[in-house]
Amino acid sequence: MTNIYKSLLSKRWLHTSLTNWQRKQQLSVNLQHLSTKDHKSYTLESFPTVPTLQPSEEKWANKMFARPATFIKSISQSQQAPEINLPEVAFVGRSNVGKSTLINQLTNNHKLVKTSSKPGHTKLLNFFDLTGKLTLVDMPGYGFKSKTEWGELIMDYLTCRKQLKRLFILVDPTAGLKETDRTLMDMLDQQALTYQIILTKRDRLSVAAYEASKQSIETELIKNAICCYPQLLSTGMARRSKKNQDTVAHDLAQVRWSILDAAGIKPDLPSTTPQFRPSSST
Ligand SMILES: Nc1nc2c(ncn2[C@@H]2O[C@H](COP(=O)(O)OP(=O)(O)OP(=O)(O)O)[C@@H](O)[C@H]2O)c(=O)[nH]1
Ligand SMILES: [Mg+2]
Repeated sequence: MTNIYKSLLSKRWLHTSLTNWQRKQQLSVNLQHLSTKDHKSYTLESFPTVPTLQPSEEKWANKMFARPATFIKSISQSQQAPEINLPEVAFVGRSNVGKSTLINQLTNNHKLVKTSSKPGHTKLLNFFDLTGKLTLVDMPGYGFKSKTEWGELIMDYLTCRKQLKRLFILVDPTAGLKETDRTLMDMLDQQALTYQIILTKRDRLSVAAYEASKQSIETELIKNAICCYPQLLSTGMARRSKKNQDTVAHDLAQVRWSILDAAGIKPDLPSTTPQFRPSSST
């Protein structure tokens, strides 16, 4: 897969010849104006803490996804992509990581996308409309049981689709980041395409194991990933326990919020921060 992606990219001449290291050097230079201890580099130690969503924000995000989502079409070649002028987000990741399941969870429709316990189930790019506001795209997986032509289709789509606002890369925290994930992120970095990581199957790990995996993935992203949106999202399957169900619900609301944010869709909620009001002149 790696070679296929690389040859595709070099054919298109869309990538810059910069390596991650060279880009980092440039970043260091460009950020010199930010005060740092040695005035030579600006180092990100951790992702910034993202404030927890307010209940009204969660409610809004959930409501936006409560209206029925509909299937638009499946394509096997990027030229067949629907000509819709709406913001789009896509879900990619290794085979069996939970891409199709997540779209069903987000849209509260467990029949919208076919899922399977066997890797390599999704073979086409599938487009779904969310109430005429945005488009969700499910993709075939890469890695185990994947096919070369799927890699070509994914890369063609990623490099040509103007509507794409953010790519969500799903990673199984049990396995952590794999070479295939790193290759993809490297190419996205070279083309300045924004992506955000979602850790799936959180319910399969203990809290401690999940946090350890999250921390190690975050550390690697901070060191190497350039166009990665600095917030790790999570999803999981609801179990019987109330605690797990609450976690799954909060996680899903946060993913919905992030998708809407990527699409530029904002809530019209009363602000919780004090508003500036000019004092009346005397
Ligand atoms: N426990 C658990 N299982 C999950 C979760 N998400 C998905 N699964 C299971 O993982 C398997 C694969 O899910 P899919 O959604 O089909 O995965 P995919 O990434 O679309 O797979 P491909 O289309 O084959 O690339 C299915 O058996 C799902 O039920 C999760 O959050 N928790
Ligand atoms: Mg699938």
